Amino acid sequence: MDDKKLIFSAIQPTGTFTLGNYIGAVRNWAPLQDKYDCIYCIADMHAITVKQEPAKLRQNSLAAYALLMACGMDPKRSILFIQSHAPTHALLNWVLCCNTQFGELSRMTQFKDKSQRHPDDVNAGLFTYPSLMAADILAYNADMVPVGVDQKQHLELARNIAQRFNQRYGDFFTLPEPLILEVGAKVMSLQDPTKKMSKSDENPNACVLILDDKDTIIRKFKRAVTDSEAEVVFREGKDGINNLMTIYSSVTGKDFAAIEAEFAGKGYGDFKLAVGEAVADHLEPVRTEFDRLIADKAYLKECYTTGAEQAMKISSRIVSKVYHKVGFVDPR
Ligand code: ATP
Ligand code: LTN
Repeated sequence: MDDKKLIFSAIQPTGTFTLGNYIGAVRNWAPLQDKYDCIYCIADMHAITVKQEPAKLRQNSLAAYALLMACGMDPKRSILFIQSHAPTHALLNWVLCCNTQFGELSRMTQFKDKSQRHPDDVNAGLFTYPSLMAADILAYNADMVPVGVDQKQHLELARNIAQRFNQRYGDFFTLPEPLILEVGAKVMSLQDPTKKMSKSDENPNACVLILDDKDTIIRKFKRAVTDSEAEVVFREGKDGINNLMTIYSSVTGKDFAAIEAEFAGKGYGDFKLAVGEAVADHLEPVRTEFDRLIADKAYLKECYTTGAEQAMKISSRIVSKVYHKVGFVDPR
């Protein structure tokens, strides 16, 4: 790698990406490849912090990898790999866990949410999730981390861990900066626009999956919860409409004023249909490319094997230095 800034991000293979993952995260990752060195990872180790069916996880991880490529991530220009293929992350995680406080982890809202949602499985991995995420980033000394706004707290913790390590053992880690977009950083559920759209929502109408077909996408938007007015304007209290306007804006590039003008005097039915059509048309090329890639398992394998080698090359050097710094005996 040269002296361009280094980007790192990851996504969990907990299911097909939602429109939230796409607008808030993945879609913004491809253009970064023009300016930066980029490393993108399928976080399968994070995924098992909630129960996963093994065969399904394997299938989802491959699909997620193909989806990253279908969304424009280019294995020739960037490093694309699967987290469990780079054991360095787990090796670094241990050291970082020993530099992370119980109190810090207890304050993470994702931990609080997920432990409430899965009260029968509040496991230690779910609790230390942010430390593994810090390891993902710090194993490459990444400069910037593009994520949706829900991950901001985890990134702040990653910076604190890095800072604490640097203070204790001497300057070593780069403090990673979050890269969070203003518009679309949080796409809300279509059924409850006060909650974020999430892959793990039980209500299938709440989230649009990026592999949904056109009819399904339009149907989900038609059923989206809005309000009892009939005015397409972006305003406090109109959570449902605000969310649809944000989505429409991010797939068409139109600003809110233009959208308000376009739908002045029209009802919500017309607006929802237009949003559904715009989203479906926007995602069409992603679906087509995904179908092509997922049918070519040999090519996918070639890409993720190379990606893991590249990731290991960088991260194993960093982890060796960390192990030396904390006082472990050099193995050779
Ligand atoms: P899960 O529901 O399994 O926790 P998730 O849908 O929240 O998963 P992740 O894999 O945790 O997805 O997140 C991948 C990326 O997508 C992250 O950068 C995250 O910030 C972003 N993201 C997730 N949901 C949304 C959303 N509703 N709006 C915007 N960005 C989102
Ligand atoms: N926790 C992240 C996924 C993730 C990640 C990372 C993001 C795992 N490791 C490192 C950025 C950097 C999420 O989006 N839920």
